Amino acid sequence: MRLEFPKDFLWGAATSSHQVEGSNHNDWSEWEKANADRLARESEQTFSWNPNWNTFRSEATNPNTYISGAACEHYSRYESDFDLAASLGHNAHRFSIEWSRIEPREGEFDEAAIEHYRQVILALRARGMEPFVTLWNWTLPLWLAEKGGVMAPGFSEYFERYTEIIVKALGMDVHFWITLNEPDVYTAHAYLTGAWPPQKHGLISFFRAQSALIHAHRLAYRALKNRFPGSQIGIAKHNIWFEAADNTMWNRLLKWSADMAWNQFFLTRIRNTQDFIGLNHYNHHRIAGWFRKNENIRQTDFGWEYSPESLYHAVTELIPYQKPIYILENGIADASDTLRQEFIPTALTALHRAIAAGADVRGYFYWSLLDNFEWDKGYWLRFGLVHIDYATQTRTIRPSARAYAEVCKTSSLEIEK
Ligand code: IFM
Repeated sequence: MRLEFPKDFLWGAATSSHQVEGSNHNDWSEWEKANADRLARESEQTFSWNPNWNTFRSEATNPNTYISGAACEHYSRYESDFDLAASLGHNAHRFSIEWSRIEPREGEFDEAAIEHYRQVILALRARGMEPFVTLWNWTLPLWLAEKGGVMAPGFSEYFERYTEIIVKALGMDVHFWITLNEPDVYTAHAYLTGAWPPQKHGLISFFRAQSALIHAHRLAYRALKNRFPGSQIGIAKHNIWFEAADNTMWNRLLKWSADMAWNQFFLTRIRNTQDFIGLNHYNHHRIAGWFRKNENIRQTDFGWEYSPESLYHAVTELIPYQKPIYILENGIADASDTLRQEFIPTALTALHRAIAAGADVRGYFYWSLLDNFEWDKGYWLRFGLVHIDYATQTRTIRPSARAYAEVCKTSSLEIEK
């Protein structure tokens, strides 16, 4: 049986600047240097449950794994990487602009860096791929991090000014903008648990950081719309499918609270300043008496439950917003590529079901086009459709990518009935 996707559906994959470009100089690159030894040591405690730990161990316990360094050298190899994506039938691509390259010093904007991203966009268009441009995927110029980053007085206005520079230079060639990537994940790790730079702990700092980002989004939305009223703007929102394990009042109440706090809060606050809902989806949390009682019958290399069908629930829960939906990220860390080969068709079948249930989904971006730098987990987790040999920068297309290419090329998926 063949599942057909809606007309003009966009198919592609996503990346982000710091994770693939290489040679970035920002708050993360500094933090990596100071924390690589610790992260390498801690990996043993965090990941030794993994049945494949012995395969990863030498890489994961090596401090160099936690230094982004040359990454995928995508900054110079973007054209050949886009050739690969085009050969895989992608007709859209999501990437992010690196603020620290555009404004390396306060108020000084680097024309060569702006020109670079213009060429990136033109390279996508030349290959028939619609660019989805993210303005901020967590990294900050050093001068701004030194002022306090997201909590710096005037952060939102700095972001607005950066947005204005970008939209003035690139707006002619871009229709889809994502102002912020996963602001909730960022603020939770950077301001609540303290796992990421600037390693703050506390509910107050978490909420203050969220407020700053909400304000920044609204200003950026206005800046983009002022110049290009027809442009389509959203954020990439990390939503979890919270499932009440049964119908008891307590579990349903917990599910409702989790939905409100994690899934709905940010989206509701920016309700009038988004043209589409951008969904990043990775996780299912089953609630049975308390949060996260997952069965974990299968797990990805990250330790996340293997749960491709949860995309159906994450998407249908967005129907009440009555906006077009783009899946801006969905994927798994699977170095062996065996789970991924099953994951993509199963997730897409779930997505098709969500569309049939009334969700206005218009595009799907697998995370990620390339293996890349997974933040404080370094390089050993592999999310890519394309395998990267970091020593030689050789790209190898994985079997899952070839199967996904058939879907992209036909905008349909053959499933067993
Ligand atoms: O790699 C990240 C990305 O930067 C944001 N979304 C989740 C991905 C996988 O953890």
